Amino acid sequence: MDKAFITGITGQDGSYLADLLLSEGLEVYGLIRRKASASNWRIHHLAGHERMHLVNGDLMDVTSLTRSLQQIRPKYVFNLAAQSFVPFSWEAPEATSGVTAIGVLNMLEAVRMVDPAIRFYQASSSEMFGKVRETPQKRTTPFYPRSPYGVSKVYGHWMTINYRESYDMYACSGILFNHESERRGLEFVTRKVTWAAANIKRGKMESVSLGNLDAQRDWGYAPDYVQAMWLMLNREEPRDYVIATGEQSSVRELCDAAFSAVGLNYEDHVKIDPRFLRPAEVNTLLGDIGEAREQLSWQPATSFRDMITKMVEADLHRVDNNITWET
Ligand code: NAP
Ligand code: F7E
Repeated sequence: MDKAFITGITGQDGSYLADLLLSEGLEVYGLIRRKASASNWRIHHLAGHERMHLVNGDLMDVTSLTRSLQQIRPKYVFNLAAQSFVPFSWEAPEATSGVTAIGVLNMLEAVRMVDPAIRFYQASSSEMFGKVRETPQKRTTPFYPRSPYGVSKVYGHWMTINYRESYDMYACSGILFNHESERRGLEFVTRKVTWAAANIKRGKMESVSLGNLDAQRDWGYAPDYVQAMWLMLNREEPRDYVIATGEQSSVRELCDAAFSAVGLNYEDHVKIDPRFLRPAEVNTLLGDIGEAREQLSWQPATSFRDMITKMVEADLHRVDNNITWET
């Protein structure tokens, strides 16, 4: 039975990837770090699964990574762990660079030392394109990151390419554009807005404060995107891919979609608060998925509006059933 090791298992993508790999018959090992108040709500449903295992460690501790790989001997490593919230990367640039940049090097070194035949996936990001040099953005579009997070992802991306070229390792990156879901963190704008729409509809909140409504993103659905990660690690040759939808919406359109789903007008409930503006904004992102379509036979299955409707429905369900974020 093939084994996969996932860092970031408690995050949005890690939890969906675990679901997918278990359904493919793999033995799944997820790295978790010690937290003072552990909730791990995204993987509660996997507790007790006979092929699901949690391993203690930290991306900033190479010893814990090498020990894990030595004990597990996986065929695949998916490096999804990161400090992934862009605004926090200005508040804690050094910590962000630690896990989001150096953490990639730590994982690559552990793979190289224990078993360089492991197939390695790195979670690269459209934030690397930042102040975009061309539209739509392709694998070959030059990077111009606009935050400590984006800069850290560029480091991880190039380090992954460098290990592939230096050591002939099967190491590749998915350059994923924004992807969201019912398991998205509350601080990201889609979830913030769908959560607010559900609470306002039920009379539990009156308004929501946002920053830049004109920012445009290429938003896809996370369960579709983890499929692309799996396809990437099953090609004969390692190669990087842009994973996106090829369609763009603004934050304003997101508000319209979420509030319309509950029969409300967003203009009555959305306030602007400069605290949510960023020191440097990424104004527009749009991915070109030509290579993913042709070479991976991958394409997104879920539209932006359908995804937002699913998220609003999940949030209404949470509000109506008093489901906390720990469950
Ligand atoms: P997420 O929900 O924020 O999850 C991040 C994960 O990283 C969590 O499991 C977190 O664990 C873990 N982590 C953080 N620091 C760690 C450390 N020092 N050691 C071990 N684990 C650590 O992120 P996501 O949305 O699933 O994204 C997955 C990856 O894709 C990230 O690398 C992100 O930067 C990248 N990405 C995301 C998107 C997107 O739109 N979602 C787009 C492009 C790229 P805790 O639960 O302990 O905090
Ligand atoms: O912001 C604007 C904000 O925080 C999207 C991460 O997964 O995707 C994500 O990064 C846009 C920005 O995601 C609010 O200014 C307006 O233009 O949901 P977000 P992000 O920064 O694009 C990339 C691909 C990743 O790799 C990252 O890990 O929405 N916006 N008002 C707001 N954003 C937030 N969070 N909160 C607001 O109130």
